[in-house]
Amino acid sequence: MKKKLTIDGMSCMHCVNRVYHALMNISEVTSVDIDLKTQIAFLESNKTIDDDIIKSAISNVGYKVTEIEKIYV
Ligand SMILES: [Cu+2]
Repeated sequence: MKKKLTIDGMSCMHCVNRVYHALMNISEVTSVDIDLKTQIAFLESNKTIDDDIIKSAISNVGYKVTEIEKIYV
């Protein structure tokens, strides 16, 4: 499963790193790719993850998901 996340509040590579690790800590997640400039993250997982789990993982480290889009490949 692949999802595109729009994240609010990342301002430097330190923020990107925090979000990266927060997402990678979700056990189903296999890869995370974050672009600071566009504030967009691509997340891949081996199982479906509830959007609420993604949202709370990111809010736990101080950022906010404004949009989650499922990508069909
Ligand atoms: Cu930062």
